[in-house]
Order: sequence, then structure tokens, then C-alpha cells
Amino acid sequence: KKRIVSGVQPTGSIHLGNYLGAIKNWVELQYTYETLFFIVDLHAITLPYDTQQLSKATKVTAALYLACGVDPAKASVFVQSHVRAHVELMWLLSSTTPIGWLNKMIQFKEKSRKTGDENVGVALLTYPVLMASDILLYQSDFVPVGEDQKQHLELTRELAERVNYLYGGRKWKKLGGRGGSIFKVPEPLIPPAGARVMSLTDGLSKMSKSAPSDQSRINLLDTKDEIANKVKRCKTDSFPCLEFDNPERPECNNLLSIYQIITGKTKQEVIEECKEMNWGTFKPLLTDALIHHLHPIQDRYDEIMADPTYLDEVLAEGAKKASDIADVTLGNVYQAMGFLRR
Ligand code: AQP
Repeated sequence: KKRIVSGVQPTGSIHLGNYLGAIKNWVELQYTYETLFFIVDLHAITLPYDTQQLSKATKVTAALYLACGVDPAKASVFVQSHVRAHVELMWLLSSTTPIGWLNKMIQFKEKSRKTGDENVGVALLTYPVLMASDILLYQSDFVPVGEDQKQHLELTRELAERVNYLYGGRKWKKLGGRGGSIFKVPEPLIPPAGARVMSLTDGLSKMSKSAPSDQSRINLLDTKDEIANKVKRCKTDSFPCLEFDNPERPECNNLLSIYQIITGKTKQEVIEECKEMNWGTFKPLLTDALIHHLHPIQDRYDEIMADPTYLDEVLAEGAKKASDIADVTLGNVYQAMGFLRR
């Protein structure tokens, strides 16, 4: 089976964008691929964060993976920091990463501009090297990536090729390396169309954990009242009727797309159903659909969190399976780079 890795940062509340853009797709992928899904806690410290919240958010995120349908019997579910090889490989990769490659990363430029120089840690710059380590450790074939992560995956691919070139090849074979290459060069797996969920308060920016207003997102653990309230107050427009794909109506397109995905209807069905509606009739429909979809997830989440040992066992088992794969790759890299064997 081909292998896929992916993860979400435990930096805040997991929202509908994380779910529709990532976790919901993982549930499908776990049937076809060998999958490893982790909670990327090491990435969550690249911007100032709350130490009191990190472990709790990590647990909540893991529980939500399972509640959304990720099955630990199929996928390895683990916490990134529980597999030491991630950080270790990152150091080795850092020595081979030209700093110019990192300076070019758009996310670094944007986030560092927002944070202000005083608070920009080195880790914000080297974040893509850790991401490369996350992927290359597992010899992943595919990585699901949204638009904003494409540039980072490209860097991962270039880094894999660079390491394979510098330390692989003939020298590596002489050392007993198999297949001539140290890392598999991963391919992007582009998520299904419509998987980019936009903010409820601005149809042109993506729904995001770090947006200051909680009104801008539906969190997976929002109560019925919170969902109803957020939909009631979300940004709309004053056009008559509802339609997809009108560039002048980004909010309309976003809300219809959310409705389409969570009801499992086709675009055509949603057009037929909603084209004559106004906001007053559509909003309650969307609210009910959201509540109906999220309710079973929230029930499963409560069950998982009520069990004192289950989640820890899943994460321990996941970390063990992941370490078994990661340690082989890490050992190969040490060897290829000429370190003394332990
Ligand atoms: N709005 C979105 N629509 C579709 N997919 C989304 N993802 C995030 N927002 C949307 C996907 O969720 C996964 C986890 O991403 P992450 O935890 O690394 O954080 P992120 O991409 O930076 O997005 P967030 O959750 O909004 O956090 P902040 O506010 O910190 O930027 C990824 O697969 C991502 O594509």
C-alpha cells in the first residue's frame, strides 16, 4: 500500500475548515492507503503560545481525529513530539537546507510580518525543515496539501532530492544502502474541490484558528446555540436568491459549498434546492445541517474523553508503530551522512 502522512496543529479549536479540508478526507484515505495522522505539537510552538493549553489542546485534537472517524485499527494516530526522530532528523536536514530556501517561504514572510521582529523565533523560519522531516521520515508517497502548504511541500521534495544527491547515490550503496536513495520524494495529493472553507465574517479569507473573532468559524465542539448564533450573524449580501461561483458573492458561494459538503448532496441538487431561497430561509437550513452533522461527532468525542485510558493507549500504540518506521529512516540518514554507528 502507498503511504500518506498528515497532521493538524493543536493551536486552538479545531474548526470546520480543518475538518472539511483535512480530517474528513483522511477518513476516506485510511481505507486505501497506509496512513499516519499526527498531532503536530512541535509546530504549535513556532509562534508565542500558552504552555497551560498545549497538552490539553493536543488531547482534544487527537480525540477529535477519532471522533471524526479516523480508525486507530487502520491509521497510526500519534503525537509528533512522542516520536523523537522528528526533531533529530530535522537537525540533520537543517545542515543541508540553504537558508535562502527558507527566506523565500511566503508563510514565514507573512507570519513574521504579523508577529513583529522581536517575537519571531528561529523555529518560525525553520518550520518547513521540521515539516520535511515529518514527511520524509515515513518515506511517504503522498501528502495531502492545501494551497497554503504547497510551497512547503515543494521544499520537502527539493530537500529529499538534495540529500539523495549529496549523501545517497554510489557512496550510499557502497555503505549498504538499498535502492540508491535515502528518501522517497513525496507527491502532493490535492484535496477535492470546494474543500477550502472561508471565514463566516469575510468570504475572502480562509476560516482559521488564529483569526481573533470566534464568530468567524464553526468549531467542531460548538454547541447548538453557538452554531445557530454564528450562522445567524454571519456575513451575507443583499443580492436576490442564492448562487454558487459568483465572484461578487464569496460568502454565498462559501455557505452553499459548506451546505453541499456536509449534506453530501451534489452541487446540482443544492442549486435546485436553494436557488429560489433568500437568506432568511437558507440560514436555518444550514444551521440544522451543521448541527445534524456535528452532533454524532460531539457524542463520540464525549465518549472518548470520558474513558480515562483509551486515548492514551491509542496514542502510545500509534507512536510505537510510527517510531518503528521512523527509526529505520533516521538510522539510514546517520549512516549515509557518515556518523559513527551506535
Ligand atoms: N479554512 C480551511 N479550509 C480548508 N482546509 C483548511 N485547513 C485549515 N484551514 C482550512 C487545513 O487543516 C489542516 C490543518 O492545518 P494546521 O493545523 O496546520 O493549520 P493551518 O493550515 O495554519 O490552518 P488553521 O487551522 O486556520 O490555523 P492558523 O490559524 O494557525 O493558520 C491543513 O491540512 C489545512 O490545509
